[in-house]
Amino acid sequence: MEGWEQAVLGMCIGESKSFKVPPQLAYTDRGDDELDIMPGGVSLIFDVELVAIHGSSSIPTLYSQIDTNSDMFITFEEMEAWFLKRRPSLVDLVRTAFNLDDTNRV
Ligand SMILES: [Ca+2]
Repeated sequence: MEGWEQAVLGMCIGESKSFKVPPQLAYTDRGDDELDIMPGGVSLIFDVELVAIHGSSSIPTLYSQIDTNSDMFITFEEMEAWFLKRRPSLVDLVRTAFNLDDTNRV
């Protein structure tokens, strides 16, 4: 479900979040075709706590794509390399953001 994927993307282990998924990002106006348990046109409300992440997916997450050495930290160099490859027009924005982060750090 697109709305679920958008909402949980970027959550950290231990984080709790409540969100509402509108019909257009859930089961649209058709409802759930496979199980026929969800009517169409409904918004779904979730209260989610991410307690763990298990296994690995054959579909790489955005985080794992950027964290090329898999140490669970994204460095400026990893972020810059990802943007150079995927979104070169935004590299200067990334550089500026990282520089501002360093100057604002206490
Ligand atoms: Ca890394």
